[in-house]
Amino acid sequence: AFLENVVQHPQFLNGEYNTSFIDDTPELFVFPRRKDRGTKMLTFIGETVINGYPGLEQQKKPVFSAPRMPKIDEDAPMPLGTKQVLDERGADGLAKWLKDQERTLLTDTTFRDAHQSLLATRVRSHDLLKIAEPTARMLPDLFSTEMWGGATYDVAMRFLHEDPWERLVNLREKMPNVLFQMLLRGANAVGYKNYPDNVIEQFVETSANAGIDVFRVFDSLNWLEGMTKAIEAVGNTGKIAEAAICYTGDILDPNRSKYNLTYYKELAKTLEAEGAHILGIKDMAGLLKPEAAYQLVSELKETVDLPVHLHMHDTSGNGVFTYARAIDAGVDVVDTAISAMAGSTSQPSMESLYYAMKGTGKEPALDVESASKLSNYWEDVRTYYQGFESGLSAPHPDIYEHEMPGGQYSNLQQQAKAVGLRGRWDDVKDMYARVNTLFGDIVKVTPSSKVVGDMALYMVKNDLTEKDIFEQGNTLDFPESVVEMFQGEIGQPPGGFPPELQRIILKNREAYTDRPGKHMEPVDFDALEKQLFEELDRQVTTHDLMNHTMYPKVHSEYEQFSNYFGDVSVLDTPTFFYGLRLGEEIEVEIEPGKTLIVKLISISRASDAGDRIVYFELNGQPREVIIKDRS
Ligand code: 3PY
Ligand code: ZN
Repeated sequence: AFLENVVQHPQFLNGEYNTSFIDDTPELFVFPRRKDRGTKMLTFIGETVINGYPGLEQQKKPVFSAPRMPKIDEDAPMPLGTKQVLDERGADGLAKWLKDQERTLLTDTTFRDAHQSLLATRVRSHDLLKIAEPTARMLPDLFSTEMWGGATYDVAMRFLHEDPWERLVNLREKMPNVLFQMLLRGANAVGYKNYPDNVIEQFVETSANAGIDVFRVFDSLNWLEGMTKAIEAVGNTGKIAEAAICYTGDILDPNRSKYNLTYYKELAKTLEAEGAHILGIKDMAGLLKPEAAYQLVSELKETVDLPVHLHMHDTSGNGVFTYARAIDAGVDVVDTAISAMAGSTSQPSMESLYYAMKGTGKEPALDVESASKLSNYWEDVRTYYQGFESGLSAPHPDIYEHEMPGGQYSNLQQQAKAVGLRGRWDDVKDMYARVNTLFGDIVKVTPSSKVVGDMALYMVKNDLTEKDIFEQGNTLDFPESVVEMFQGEIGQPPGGFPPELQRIILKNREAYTDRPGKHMEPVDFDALEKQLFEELDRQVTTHDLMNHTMYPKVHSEYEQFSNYFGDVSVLDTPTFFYGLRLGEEIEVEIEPGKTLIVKLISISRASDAGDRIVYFELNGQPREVIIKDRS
C-alpha cells in the first residue's frame, strides 16, 4: 500500500520528500484504488495513530479545548463591504473610493501571511472555513482579507493534502462582502520559477473567476519586466492590480544609496503607468523604520495618483510605530493580523494598532471588540499547530542587519539544521548579509531570498569567504539556484549582477537579460487536459490544469494521496495531525448532511512483519485496518 511503500522509503524519512521523488521512484506509487470513503478515512487515521504525521515530532495527541466561537446571527443580512464597492464601481472606481476614505483601512492577513510567517503555512481550510462567516459579519469594514497565494498554494497540496482552489471557492461563499486578496509573485505566479506568459494569463483569469479581487503583484528583484504581464492580465479581468514595490535597505541611511527615495519614486511612477490601481509597498522583512515610513509614504503619495497600501512584518517589534507614522503620512491601507496571529515574523496586530491610535482621530476602521472575539478563536486554534511554531518568541531587531524576510527566518533555520549547521545559526545570519553585499545588494524575497540563503549556507558549510569565491570560484560548484539566478532565470536586479562574480558563477554558461517568459514555449493546455484525463480517469477542470502546471509532481502526488486516503480536509485538525486516542469518538461531516461517527477501539501488537491491526467503530459497526508500524 501507499504508506508501506512510500513512507518507509529512506528518502521520505530523511525529509527529502521532494518533488522529484515520484518521478524517480514510480514503482512506489502503484497501488490499488479503494473506493469506500469510510475505509479510506480509517486508513488515514490509523496511519497517523501508528506512525504520526510527517514532520511532527510529537505523536501523542494533546488534549485541546474546543475553540471559542464568536456568536453571530446567521439569519441577519450579510453586511455590505468593499466587494460590493468593486462590483458596483469597477477597479478604477474602487481605487477612487479608497483614496476618498478618511480613515485608514485594514487588510487582514490572518488567513495567509500570518500563518505563513508563524506556522509554516500549515493552517488548514477546515479552521479557516469555520471562522470565515463570523469574520465577514464582524469585520465588514476591512479593505480586504488576504487569504491566498504566496506559499499557501504549494503547501495546501504538498502537506495538507487539500486543493487550494477549493479553499478559495469555499471561503468566497462564506465571505461575500470583503475583497479577497492574493499574493502573486509576478512571472513566478505562486511558484519559485518563471512560467510562460500564457500560464500567467490563464492563472490570473482562473483566480479571478474563482473569487480573487485584489492581486498584489511583485517581483523578487523589483524587476519591472517580471511584473508587467501579470499586471496586464489582472487589468484584463476587471479586478484590482496592486503593483508592489519591495522595500529593502534603509532610505534613512546615506550609505545605502542604491535603494533611496528617488529609486522608489521612479519605480512607483512606472508601475502607475503600467496600469496599477493601487501602489503596494511590500516590506517583507520589516525594515521600514517609522521615520522612513513617514518619508516614503509622503513622497509616494505626492508622486503617484494611486492609493498606497503598506505591508510589513513585525519581526523587529517596531511595526505599530511604523504604521502610526505611515498613517500620519496618509497611507490608505495597512496590513495587519488578528492579534492572536500577529506580531513577531507576522504582521502587526490590528487591535494593537487601533488602541495605539484611539483618541487621536486617526484610529483605523475596525470594530475592535469583534476583532478581539475573533482573536479568542485564533488563540485556541493556534495551539493545534504548536508543532509548526517557529519558536521566535521575542523581537528580533537583528533583521535590520541581515534583512531576512519574515517568512524565511524560521525556514532557513530549519535548512541550516538539515545541512548540519545547527550550532552556527549566527554565522549563517551574518553570512546572509555578506552574500547580499557580494551579490551587489539585491531585493530579498521569494524566490531571490532563497538564493541568498542557499549561497549563505553553502559558504558557511564550506568555510568560504568572499575572497575565496573570487580566488577559487572557477573550481567551485555553486548551488543550482545561484547559477540560475545569475543566468537571469528569475530576472534582473537594478544595475545588473556584478559582472566579475557573474562570470565566476556561470563559468561557460550564457547569461541573458531579457524576460525569461519570452524564451519559453507556451503550455499546451489542450494536450495537458488530455494527459490528465488519462492519468486521473475523470473530468479535468481548469483548477486541475493550473495545479499541474504550477507544481506537476506535487500535484500528481496529491492526486495519488487523495485516491488512497480520500478527502482528508474534512477531518478536524487535531485528528488530522494526531489521529485518535483509544476510546475517542469523533463526528466527521464528509459532505453537507452526511456524517460519519468514528471511534478508535483498540490496536493490536505488531506482527512479525510489523503490521498492526487498528480496530475502529464506524457508525457503530466494527471495522479494522492494517497499518505497518514503522517505529
Ligand atoms: C511569498 O512570496 O510567499 C511571500 O510571502 C513573500 O513575502
Ligand atoms: Zn509578507
